Amino acid sequence: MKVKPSLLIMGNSNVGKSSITRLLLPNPKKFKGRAGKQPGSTLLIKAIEFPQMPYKIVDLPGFGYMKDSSRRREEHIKKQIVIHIEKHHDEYFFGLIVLNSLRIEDELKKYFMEDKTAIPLTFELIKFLKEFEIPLLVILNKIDKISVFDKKRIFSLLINSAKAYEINLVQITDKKDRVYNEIPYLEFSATKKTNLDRLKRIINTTLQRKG
Ligand SMILES: Nc1nc2c(ncn2[C@@H]2O[C@H](COP(=O)(O)OP(=O)(O)O)[C@@H](O)[C@H]2O)c(=O)[nH]1
Ligand SMILES: [Mg+2]
Repeated sequence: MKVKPSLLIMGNSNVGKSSITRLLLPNPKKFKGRAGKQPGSTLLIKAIEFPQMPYKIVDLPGFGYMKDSSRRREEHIKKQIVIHIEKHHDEYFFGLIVLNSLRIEDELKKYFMEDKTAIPLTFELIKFLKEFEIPLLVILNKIDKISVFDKKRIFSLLINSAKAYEINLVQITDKKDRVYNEIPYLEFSATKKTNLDRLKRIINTTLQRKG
């Protein structure tokens, strides 16, 4: 039997990975979500699978700061993510990188202003995944929590910061061809289901392109 391709959902804790996963499932009642805190320092990687769903979903923590975790544990998890992707990259047809729109400004300020030597880990993650040619979409989640005014400022800051890493973040359009070095982003709200239909369409199109 042919193995189903996997959808990768990555992001730090609390950005909305489980909420987004739930919205993509045909039968969300059967999904309890991943445990936020995992025992020990072993990263639990388990695909969510339903017979009616043409792909599996794997949700992984991001490279960035995880709540209540030590620096050492964080490094360890990062290493496991790298090993996992290196080993399984060809099973993934698409990667969603989820950011909490409310946290973008703080995180970028922390990196760029307070510690100029640190590399924004999300950009590092994008570059890493790009090496394996996994198509990517950045999901700017929780937009229901920010005003239109703040949104403009926050998104410009993100786009400009990404440029310093040679990542060209562009709002997603319906055009078919992907431009090299462009990473599309989608404004999203899991709570309000903003752009949910759009996300589902993008996932299906990407899946068909792969098949
Ligand atoms: N306002 C708002 N809250 C959200 C949104 N998406 C997720 N949340 C909330 O954020 C918290 C963390 O969500 P969860 O899906 O568990 O994040 P995860 O740790 O990345 O899996 C929960 O309380 C969610 O209800 C969103 O789009 N808007
Ligand atoms: Mg979760």
